[in-house]
Amino acid sequence: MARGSAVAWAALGPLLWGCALGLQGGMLYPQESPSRECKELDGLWSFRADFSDNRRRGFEEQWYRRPLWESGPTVDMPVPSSFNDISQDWRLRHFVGWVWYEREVILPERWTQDLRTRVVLRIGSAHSYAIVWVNGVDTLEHEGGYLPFEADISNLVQVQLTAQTSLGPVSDFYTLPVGIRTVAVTKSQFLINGKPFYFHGVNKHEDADIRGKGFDWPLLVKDFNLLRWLGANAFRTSHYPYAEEVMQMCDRYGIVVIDECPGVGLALPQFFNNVSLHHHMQVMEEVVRRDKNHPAVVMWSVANEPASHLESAGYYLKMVIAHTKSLDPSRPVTFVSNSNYAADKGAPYVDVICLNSYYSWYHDYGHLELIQLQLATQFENWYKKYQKPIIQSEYGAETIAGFHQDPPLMFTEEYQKSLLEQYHLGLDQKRRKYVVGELIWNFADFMTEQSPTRVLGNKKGIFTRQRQPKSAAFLLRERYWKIANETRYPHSVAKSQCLENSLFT
Ligand code: GCB
Repeated sequence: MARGSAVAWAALGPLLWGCALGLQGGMLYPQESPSRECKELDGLWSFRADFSDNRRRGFEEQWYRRPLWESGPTVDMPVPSSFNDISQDWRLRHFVGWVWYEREVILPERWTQDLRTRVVLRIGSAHSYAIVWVNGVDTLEHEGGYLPFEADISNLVQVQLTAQTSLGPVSDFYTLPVGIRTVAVTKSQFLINGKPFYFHGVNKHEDADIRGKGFDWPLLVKDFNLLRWLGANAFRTSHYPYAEEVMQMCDRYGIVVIDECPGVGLALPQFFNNVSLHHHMQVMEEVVRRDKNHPAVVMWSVANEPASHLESAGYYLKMVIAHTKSLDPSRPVTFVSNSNYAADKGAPYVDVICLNSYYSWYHDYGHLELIQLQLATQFENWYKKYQKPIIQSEYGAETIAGFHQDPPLMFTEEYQKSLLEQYHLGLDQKRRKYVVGELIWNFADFMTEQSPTRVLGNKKGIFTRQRQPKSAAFLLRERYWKIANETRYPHSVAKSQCLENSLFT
């Protein structure tokens, strides 16, 4: 294992490669070949900006000698990226000075034991002056950004690793981070580790300009910084399981997840047949198998807005839910409903009732004054019938950033804010009784098929697709932090590195 520290203004595209002794690397991009293997070091690095007055504390205290977290707090920083654009910390936005990046690297055994292998560390670019330490040894310096630089580090990693592996041959293994917690549901509460938990969070999508659904570390870290800024403690993976890296981040940051399978659009009677049922069960097996080890996942959702008023849907949902419970008896199971309480045939089988409603949006347009009454009626009807905790799993309004109108009209920032305010008043009436959560639709604007209800995609985000806040984001932020503090999950509670911003311990 090698530990590398680097100070730079921005690090881009680091790479390790190993090749037979005879080959010279040069500065060409080291492509893989039969004689040459590469190991990308892109991903999350530990990071700290040196905010000290002279910007040189890191050198004075020799931060490179020990793991970075030992000399002070660190944050996750994606590489490659520009650190100024990732964080919500305004100091970092404008920071000029030394910043420290660090990560541990596990090298293939052959690279460290076969002394004929040459191991080279290559930095694709780091702006503007970079110093690189490997296992505490000053290995590389480079001035000027944009261009690659590299060093042969064979001696550094081979000597050390030979000593470390003298313990004997090791079989194939890997480690997983572990988190232990309990989840339980009573007739009016959702309990994590025996304490009532209130979901104050968002629905997301994996979506961004150009990237679409493509995975992107800088985007992911930006989103988690925004979740923290917002004071959110949860999200639903609407409407499909998200990348595994997302789930790992949730574990690390203490974001609670309702993990949903791609059971979306089950809107017609013909969908509820044995072939779909069989496939749906198989998909749940795959979701549970993949995500069961994530402590962040506290509930499975088997579908979004199925036509659950149909008899055939009742049987279908009963079977999928029972199957999911047999796969994982430790977690509650739900589906997300937009049916009427009196007609829904799936609700008898869920542990928590999840409800989507768009009062003053898809009907009663503009009648914000009706929301509180409509919401109270919704909650009371469902609770009276089922005596189960309820989550408001979607609510929201299309909002085009920069559109303003007072008194509020639909599609303006003022309308989104007012609609949210009315929902919040309604939620507050029930939230200490049996309503156990609220998830805004949606975290950010996202692209959709064109239709008369979509203005270049779905604009119900509280952030734009470029992750800039609309007015409603500030409203929600104030509310979520207030709830977080009330429910005694303030972010100052947790002490460990990873959980320092966690809203639950
Ligand atoms: C919903 C759906 C979601 C839509 C949203 C909307 O009920 O679950 O997929 O994007 O409404 O904005 O219409």
